[in-house]
Amino acid sequence: MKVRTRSSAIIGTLALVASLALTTASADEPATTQQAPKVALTKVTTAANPTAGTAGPGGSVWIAERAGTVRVLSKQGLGAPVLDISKETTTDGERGLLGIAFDKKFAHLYISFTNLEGTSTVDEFAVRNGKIRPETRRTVLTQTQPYSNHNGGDIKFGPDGYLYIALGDGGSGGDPHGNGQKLDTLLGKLLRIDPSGGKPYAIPEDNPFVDDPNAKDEIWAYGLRNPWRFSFDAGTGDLLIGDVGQSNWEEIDWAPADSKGGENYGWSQMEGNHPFRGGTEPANHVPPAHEYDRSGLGCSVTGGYVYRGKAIPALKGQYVFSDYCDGTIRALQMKDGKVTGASDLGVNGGEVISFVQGGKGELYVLDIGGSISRIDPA
Ligand SMILES: [Ca+2]
Repeated sequence: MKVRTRSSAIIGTLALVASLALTTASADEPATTQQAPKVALTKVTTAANPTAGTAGPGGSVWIAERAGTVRVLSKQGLGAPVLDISKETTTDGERGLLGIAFDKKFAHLYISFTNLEGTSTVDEFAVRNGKIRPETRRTVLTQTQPYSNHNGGDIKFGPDGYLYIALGDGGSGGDPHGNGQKLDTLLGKLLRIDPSGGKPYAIPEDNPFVDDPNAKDEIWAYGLRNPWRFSFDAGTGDLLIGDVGQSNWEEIDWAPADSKGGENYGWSQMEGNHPFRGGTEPANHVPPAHEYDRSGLGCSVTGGYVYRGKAIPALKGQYVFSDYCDGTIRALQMKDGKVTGASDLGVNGGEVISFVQGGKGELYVLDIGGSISRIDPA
């Protein structure tokens, strides 16, 4: 067995793969790669270990820094911290401030972080006139973590107005507690809650497991290992999840906008399209839309966004993503969840930890080393 502590999506101990792969290799992918849209990476600013970001009010982009600060990127540049929870989180393992999201009206900001005990925590702040109101802070959801890795941590509002929360399988390696397939734990899941419908939150009545007494009502989808970054296509509402693999296969999972939830993405019976350690493929397994192995293409997928900006027409509708370990920015052409073409966009974002979609659909690339770049036409 290949032993690699490669699950560290954040820890900067992994050697970068310097060689750019010319084609993406996957068992079920078209043999030919598409003509790559011509893009350039424009460095916009530098932050301290940026981990996540979100479009904010007035065309701004809000950036989360791993140690616990939030800063606003505007035409004036990156401002001083507007929030600082650095005394409440640590950056050991894969911990820290891991996600931020606004609701649709920019009335509330949500932050996702691990607290000093390592517990995954989602807190809410009211926002008025673009300013955080610290006195309104409340905790929405917590989940204890048995290990310091695979915390997930991404949070996004869906087109349905509900808050989706990604949680990893609890960590260690190989899913020792079998959390991916268990429906009585929030670990290894994508959750869907209504944070404004109750205290601390309400369960949407059409969540897939609300009538199952043996399953957690918050669960939207399961069988995930470390869904580090996910997004909704701003054009179609489809869901795309970058699920970090164990040793061999990195994958992108997909669900249509009209999904009723309940998808089983297979972990830890499956890693990508392949049985994991003698696992049996679940009957309801939803295989990845895309997978790639570790032969020079990286070791930790960083999910991105379907491009819906105006600046690069040739990229419109393509799913842009990367890998923490090799940094190549890649794009998939997809139709109804099937990959119809793949390309390497010919630019490298460094240790790509996250993408951010700005208010006009423009995409930013976050390098954990500090650089924030925008994907522009070449
Ligand atoms: Ca899977």
